[in-house]
Amino acid sequence: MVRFEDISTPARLAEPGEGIGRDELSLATRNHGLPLEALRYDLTPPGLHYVLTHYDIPYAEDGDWELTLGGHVERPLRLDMDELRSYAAVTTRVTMECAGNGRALLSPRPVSQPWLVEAVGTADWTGVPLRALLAEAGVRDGAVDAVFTGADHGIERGVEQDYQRALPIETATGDAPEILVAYAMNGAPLPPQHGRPLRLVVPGWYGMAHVKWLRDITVAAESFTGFQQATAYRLRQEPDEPGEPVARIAPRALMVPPGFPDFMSRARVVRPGDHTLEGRAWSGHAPVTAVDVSTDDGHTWNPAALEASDDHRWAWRRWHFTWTAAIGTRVLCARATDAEGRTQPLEQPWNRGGFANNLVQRVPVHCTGL
Ligand SMILES: Nc1nc2c(c(=O)[nH]1)N[C@H]1C(S)=C(S)[C@@H](COP(=O)(O)O)O[C@H]1N2
Ligand SMILES: [Mo]
Repeated sequence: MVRFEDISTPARLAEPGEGIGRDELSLATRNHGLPLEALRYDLTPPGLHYVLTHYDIPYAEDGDWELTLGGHVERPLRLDMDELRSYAAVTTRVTMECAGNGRALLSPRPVSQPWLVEAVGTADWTGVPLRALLAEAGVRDGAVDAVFTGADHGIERGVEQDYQRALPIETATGDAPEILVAYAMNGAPLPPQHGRPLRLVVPGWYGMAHVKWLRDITVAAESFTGFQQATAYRLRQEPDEPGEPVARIAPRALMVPPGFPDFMSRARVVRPGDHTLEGRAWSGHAPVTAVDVSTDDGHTWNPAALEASDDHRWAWRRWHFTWTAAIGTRVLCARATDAEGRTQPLEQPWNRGGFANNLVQRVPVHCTGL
């Protein structure tokens, strides 16, 4: 007898000193991050945007794709791709980040996709506002959640499932943020790994909400208790507590690694003299209003210059700072603060799932003579 329990084990924490396992490695080779030098681009170049897929990438061409919208509505809809493209389109620049970003830096380490800090990217997404489709279908009184189902299927922690996530109906029908049912990324049809032919884009929310390969929207009169909603993506200290749901992106600043790297250790080397440190900062709660830089491992901080956001409310902002390097090793840090006063912690914000770890990034840099 083959049992799911034998091939799909419960969530666990790594033992003290336990290295990255074969299971984590096989996830890491499928789900790549943004090479941090690509933080130089406003818009992440094709192929450099991070990718996270729980199961397999479904094989899907847009010719026979249909989106169904039903449940607690007056007029269920069935729309093919041409019909979706006939609605007034909206394009929004969105910085998307995986909720598990920073997980592998936690101690103890939750065993899962072992991101360091690179699970982020920025794209221009084009599609139909979700609220337009919901208005056309006519949401009935008493609706609580809108449930989004992807075409991908798998087993997770012993539970067989389609990838599904829900949004509260007020969020789904609202315009803050304007949620998109998107069919284009950077002006081209979605690539397979980013949801071809259709995905949800929920600006300001962590990645898990942006359901890829979207095939169905069901309006529900009860709150959705599917695995990715009620079991996964909860902030818990203990395994049996219900936990708070993971939703909006916590503020974070990242730095383009200065100088040049060692191949194996990835240690950074710079020459003495002036260096422009630069990077990007974002928050899904409120616009980033300040970035501070430390060149002494967080003991002292100085404000970085923050560039205008060109009205891209949901996209990261560029920052830069001039650093005069002298021979020796320094730890560089950057810290973002948003308009609601949220900032990044200096102690790890630990939880069992390893979500929303926006601990300040530490970048050791070795300054050598010529
Ligand atoms: N259908 C489906 N949608 C999904 C996922 C998935 O596995 N299946 N992964 C989610 C997670 S956890 C993240 S972080 C984002 C990643 O989007 P990207 O691969 O386009 O960067 O997609 C989300 N949408
Ligand atoms: Mo994610």
